Amino acid sequence: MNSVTLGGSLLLSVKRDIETMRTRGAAEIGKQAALALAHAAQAYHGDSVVGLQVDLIEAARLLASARPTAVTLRNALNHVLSALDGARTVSTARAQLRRSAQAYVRDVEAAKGLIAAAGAKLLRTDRAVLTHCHSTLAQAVLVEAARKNRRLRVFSTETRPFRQGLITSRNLAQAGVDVTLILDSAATYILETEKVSKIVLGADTITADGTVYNKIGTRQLCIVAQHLKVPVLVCAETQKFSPYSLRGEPVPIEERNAREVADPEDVPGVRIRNPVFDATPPRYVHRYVTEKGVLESKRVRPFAERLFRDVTLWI
Ligand code: RI2
Repeated sequence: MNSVTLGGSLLLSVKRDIETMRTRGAAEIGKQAALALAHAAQAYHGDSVVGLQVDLIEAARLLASARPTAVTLRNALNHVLSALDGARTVSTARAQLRRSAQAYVRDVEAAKGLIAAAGAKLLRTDRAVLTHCHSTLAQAVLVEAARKNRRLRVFSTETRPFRQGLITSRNLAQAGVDVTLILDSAATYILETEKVSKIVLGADTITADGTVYNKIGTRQLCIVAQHLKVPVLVCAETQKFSPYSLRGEPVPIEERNAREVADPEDVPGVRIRNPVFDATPPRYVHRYVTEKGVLESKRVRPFAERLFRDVTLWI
């Protein structure tokens, strides 16, 4: 049996949804992958826990290949695979996998509330902040901050080409936040003219040195922010930190279909590129807001070392 049959169509449809970004956002893809992997174990027909483990590792690799940049995907899958430890029978293993995936989802959800509270404390007196793309963590911080600080206005970049900024703007408006949608290219103008005092971002991956991999455009925004002395807050649960970076592995930058940028027929003879993430070095980040505390960049490496000390990397 292989991973394509293990878990059957659900595994493949979860993978497809992640690839096509029907399911998107670093936290969400991790949660859906965790649940899908636990579900895949139901389709195993053998009676050997080792056989189940081999098939699940293959299934996990398949899921992880859906989007390469966000480490949440692999962290979630490693978390679920670790539930096989100590299982003597396939039925015990299945129950442990299910509980582990559910616990993973619960922990990520709980982290959001803690991060919202911690982030909002840092925005008590701000009048205008700017966010980029759609991060559920940054959004939770902004909603909580606006609840406590009624004068807060949020500027949300459109985020070409996938336009996740529209999701952020809609969600913030629905939550009663004063939100303004702007073009990505209007960010510098808005930072200056609206006296924006903080930038609030999510992350897809944070490496041991504090480099933040986030939606394309994040780096240029942070460079401008530093030039204008606007502090950058990165809101990320601990599953965004990369255990792979502790052993020196580079973070792959996903490059998506050029058609998301433009129809090649509209620009004959033109090469189109669509890298969707970039890397922002730690010197541009003022604070990392996590569910286990607010960090400065110099504390990221020991923090990540502690987090992943006992974690097995199965994939
Ligand atoms: P949360 C998104 O990636 C954005 O880059 C966002 O900042 C990040 O995931 C984190 O999102 P994409 O899936 O986990 O839109 O905070 O490419 O929701």
